Amino acid sequence: MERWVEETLHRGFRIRLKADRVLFDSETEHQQLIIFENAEFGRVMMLDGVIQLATNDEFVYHEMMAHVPLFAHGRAKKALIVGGGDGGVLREALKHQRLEEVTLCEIDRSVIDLCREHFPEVSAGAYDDPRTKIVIADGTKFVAETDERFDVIMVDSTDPIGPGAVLFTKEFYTSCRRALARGGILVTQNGLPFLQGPELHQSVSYFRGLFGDAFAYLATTPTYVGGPMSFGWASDDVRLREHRRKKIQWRYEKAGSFPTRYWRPDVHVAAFALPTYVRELVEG
Ligand code: SPD
Repeated sequence: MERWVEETLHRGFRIRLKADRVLFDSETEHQQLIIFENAEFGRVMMLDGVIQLATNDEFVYHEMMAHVPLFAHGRAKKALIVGGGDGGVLREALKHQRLEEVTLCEIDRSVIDLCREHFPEVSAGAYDDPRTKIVIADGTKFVAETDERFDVIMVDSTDPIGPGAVLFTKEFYTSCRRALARGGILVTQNGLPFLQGPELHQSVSYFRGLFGDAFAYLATTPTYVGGPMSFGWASDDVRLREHRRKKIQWRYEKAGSFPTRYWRPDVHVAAFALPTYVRELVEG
């Protein structure tokens, strides 16, 4: 019998994916997790009814969450990923040889274990890289209590419903600010501006109260359906999001011009060009 898996993220809009083969379907300690194969998207992981990852387009989200802040910063040595247990952002971050240490703080160990087993190409050895430090902990607690300071913090969270909601609060962003080194950059996954506009608006409003510069950038992620995906952006220096293509290109070449499939210097610069309806959410 055919099985279709429905995403239940939005109130009045749903998509369904055909599960050609279900590889895992059970409760972890923290959430409901299903992994299945789909003809168009590849292997797909859903948490609590929301698509998190699909092998055919994960490169878009992971490259854009890692390379935009890391190339904008240019000298990052220490980075923190909050969430991101699938290892995709970690894989991309580790392409930056300048990074001496990348801490991955994931609340749900099963996500890492299941992704190691079912999505080995997503982490691609990143969990075992000598520069990787894995911490199994509540991200809000870790960020509030750590004595470490990070040049870049990437919040690869779920949506602001259920356990992930705390990663969208003013308290959490205040802790992120504290955990950032001078000149640091915070980026967050902030959903689809067309369908989840208030979430982006709320996060960026919090950033504005805490940082010298608050903005967002966009990427087209086929898996997250409903317009472009937004990433929240916070730093104290507006110039970090205004680099010219040539400068980013130069940094990319210095970093070894490693292969990417979505991020590239011109896409990096263009990602900060926001259509009016998104700009209104960010500036409003
Ligand atoms: N609406 C889904 C947003 C999912 C963001 N997290 C994706 C995790 C990929 N590493």
